[in-house]
Amino acid sequence: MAQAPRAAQPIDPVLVVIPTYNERENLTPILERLHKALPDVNALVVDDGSPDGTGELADKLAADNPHIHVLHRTEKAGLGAAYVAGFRWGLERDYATIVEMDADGSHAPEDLPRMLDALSDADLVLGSRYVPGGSVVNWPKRRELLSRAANLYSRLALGMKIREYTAGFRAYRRQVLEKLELDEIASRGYCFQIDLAWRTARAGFDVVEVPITFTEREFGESKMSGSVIREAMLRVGVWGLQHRWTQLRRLFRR
Ligand SMILES: Nc1nc2c(ncn2[C@@H]2O[C@H](COP(=O)(O)OP(=O)(O)OP(=O)(O)O)[C@@H](O)[C@H]2O)c(=O)[nH]1
Ligand SMILES: [Mg+2]
Repeated sequence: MAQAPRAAQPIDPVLVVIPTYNERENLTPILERLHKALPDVNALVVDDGSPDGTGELADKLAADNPHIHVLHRTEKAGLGAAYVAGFRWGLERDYATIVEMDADGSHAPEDLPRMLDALSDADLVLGSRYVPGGSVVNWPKRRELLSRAANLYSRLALGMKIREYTAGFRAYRRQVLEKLELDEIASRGYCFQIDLAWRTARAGFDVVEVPITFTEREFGESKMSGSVIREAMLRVGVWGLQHRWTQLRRLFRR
């Protein structure tokens, strides 16, 4: 059956997937802010057995609030795997929109209504620091440089008109996640974000960027590491080469 045109597809109900690993101090405030900004959305906390008790705290919050749900996973398996599990949970239910948001306060829930508005004209909305109006607050220069370099590298390798491939605050229409082969996604760290933006754009979906203010976490520790960076450089390089190779072959076949 042919799909209904995008304008006719609903945006509600919305599920916000929040992966957590040792985010005990951050979880309650971020959920409160989310439900203050958008009282009707549902949140799914995907916890990888955090040793600091984030999972137990999430259970307590969920017991008191029907808009909060928890998915427990047994071991720390990376951001990508946590999101894929969260997406599946949402797709098995009737959510029309699935949002990715960090638990550490870097993504302001107050920016989400604007992102959801933009979804009426898009399939994927990226909350972007690197479009006019976007900004970063309290980020060490070194960290911003790394992020900007990752995005420049992704743009050069993949050649799409996306300013922030690494955006971790984003909203998908369910049709996108239904179409992408979630089983095939091997990216574990934050290269997962680049991977999904790239797959979504290549599948012909409309990707729109909305400016956001990104604020460095106040509590807890970043999970960014050398291995996360190496994974992103290697995978993005391989996708870029495959893409250029396909373009070249098409050119010579003409
Ligand atoms: N379930 C789960 N969540 C994770 C894992 N790694 C990171 N997270 C969560 O994913 C979100 C983003 O992770 P951060 O450590 O803040 O990484 P980042 O935002 O890329 O890096 P910073 O900018 O340095 O904070 C946070 O909510 C983390 O708790 C993981 O392996 N499993
Ligand atoms: Mg963070």
